[in-house]
Amino acid sequence: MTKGSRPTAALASLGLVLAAALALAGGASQSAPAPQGLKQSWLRQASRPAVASGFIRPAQQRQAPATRYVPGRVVVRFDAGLRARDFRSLAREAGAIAVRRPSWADFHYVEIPPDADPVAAAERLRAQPGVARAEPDAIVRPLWRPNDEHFSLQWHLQRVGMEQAWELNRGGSSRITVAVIDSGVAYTNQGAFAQAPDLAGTRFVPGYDFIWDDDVPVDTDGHGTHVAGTIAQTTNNGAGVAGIAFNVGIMPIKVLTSDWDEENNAPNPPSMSVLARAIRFAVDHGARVINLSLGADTESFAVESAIRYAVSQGAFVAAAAGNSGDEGNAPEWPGAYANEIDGMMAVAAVDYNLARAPHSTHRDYVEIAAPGGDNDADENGDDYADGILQQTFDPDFQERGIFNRFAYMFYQGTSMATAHVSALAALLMDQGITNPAAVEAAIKRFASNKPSGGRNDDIGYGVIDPRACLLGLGLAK
Ligand SMILES: [Ca+2]
Ligand SMILES: [Ca+2]
Ligand SMILES: [Ca+2]
Ligand SMILES: [Ca+2]
Repeated sequence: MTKGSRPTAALASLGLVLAAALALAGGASQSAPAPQGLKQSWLRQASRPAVASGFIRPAQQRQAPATRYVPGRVVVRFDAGLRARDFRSLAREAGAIAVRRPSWADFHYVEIPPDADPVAAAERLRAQPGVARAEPDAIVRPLWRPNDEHFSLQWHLQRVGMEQAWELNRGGSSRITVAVIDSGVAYTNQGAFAQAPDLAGTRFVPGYDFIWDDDVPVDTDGHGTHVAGTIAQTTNNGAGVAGIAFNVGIMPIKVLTSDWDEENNAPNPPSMSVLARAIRFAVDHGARVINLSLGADTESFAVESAIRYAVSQGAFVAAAAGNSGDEGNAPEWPGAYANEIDGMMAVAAVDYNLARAPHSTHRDYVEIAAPGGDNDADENGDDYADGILQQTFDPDFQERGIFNRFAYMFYQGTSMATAHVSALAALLMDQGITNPAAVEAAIKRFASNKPSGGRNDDIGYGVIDPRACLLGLGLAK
C-alpha cells in the first residue's frame, strides 16, 4: 500500500506525492479577462496557497527567432526570354559572383559574397531591369510548436523532443483510444462537476466508474485529470498547456478514490480486483493503450491475468514504477509485472537533466524512463518547480469538495512519466504498429540516454525518444 492503512491491498495513485507549485486558476471563465483577480495571473506554491511565487512570463521563450537566410545566395527569376549571357552580366552589376540554375527549379541562384547581406542583395536585384522576382533564401524551420500559452513551461515535452516528433505524427488520431484508469477525469459538465477548460477540445469515449458503479467517471481528486492532460490535453488552442497525443480518444475509468469519495461512502474500495475488472472493461471497449499511473504493494493474480489478457488482445499497457525511490525503494504492482510481460512497460521518472528523479523507484522491473519531474529542483531556471505541468483541479477548492475550479499544476511522480509513455505508444499505434510487444520493442530500441550495458534499474533501457521511435518505424516500413 502506498497510501493510507487499508486492510486489503489498496491502490494508490503514483503522482500526488509532493504535488506542488501550482499555477493560474483556470475555471470555466478561463478565457474571460481576469474574473478571478490575482489568481488569473499569479502562480503559487501548493504548500503556500496564498503566496504568489512569480508571474507567468508568456511568450518570452516562445518568440520565433529572427528570420535567417542562407548566406551567399539570392533566389531570382529572370524575365522570360533573357539570355544566360545577359543575366550573368546583369547579376554581376548587382554584386553577384555567379549564377546557376539548380535542378527542379524555375529560378536561378545568384551567388553573392558569403558575408554580403542577402536581403539587401535581393533588393538590388529586384531593381534591375530583366529581373522578375528576387528573394533571400529563408531557412525553413521544420518545428511545429503548439501555441498553448504555457507550453514554454512544459520542459518535459521539449526535453524529449516532442516538437520534432510532432513533425512526424501530430498528435495521433481518433483511431486510437487510451484508457486512463485512475481517479476519473474532469471530462464533462454534469451537476457540480465541470470539464477542465483545457480538455474542451479533447475527444472522450465512454468509460466507467468502478468506485461508484456508474457510467460517469468524473474525477474527485485531480490526479486522473492531470494524467489525461499529459496524454491528450487540448493542444494548439492558444490556451493552457499541451498534451502529446492530443487527437486520440481518452476513455476515463475511475478506480481510485479521493477523501471526498471515502467521506461520501463510495460503495467500492480502490482495490486490485476493481483494477483487474477495469482493465478488462477497457480492453473489451476498444482501448489500444492502457495507462496505469497507480500501484499497490502486493501482487494480484487477478490484475496480472487482466494485463496478460490486455496485451493478448492488442492493448499496450504502461504502468508506474513507483514513487518510493528515496523512501525504501519497495516494489509496486502492477508495475513489477512489466519485465515479464511483452507489451507492458514499467516507467521510471526522470528530472530535467534526464536522470532518475529521487522519488522514482529503481528496481529490476524498470524498463523505460520519461519525465516525471522533481518539484524540489529548478534546473531549467524558469522560477518554477521542475514538475510536469497540466491543468487539473485547483487544490484549494478540490479539498473542500468543489470540483469545478481549475489550475495549472506542477505534479511530480512516476504517474506523470507513465502518461508520457502511454501517449508515445498511442502515436506508435497510430503509425500502424498493432502489436503491443512491438510497441515495447520500439520504445526500448529507440530510447535516448541509454545506460552503459544497455539497461539499469534507474531508467531501464533509457529515456523515451518519440521522434527516433516514429522515425525508426518509418524506416522499418
Ligand atoms: Ca461517477
Ligand atoms: Ca491547451
Ligand atoms: Ca515488458
Ligand atoms: Ca523549473
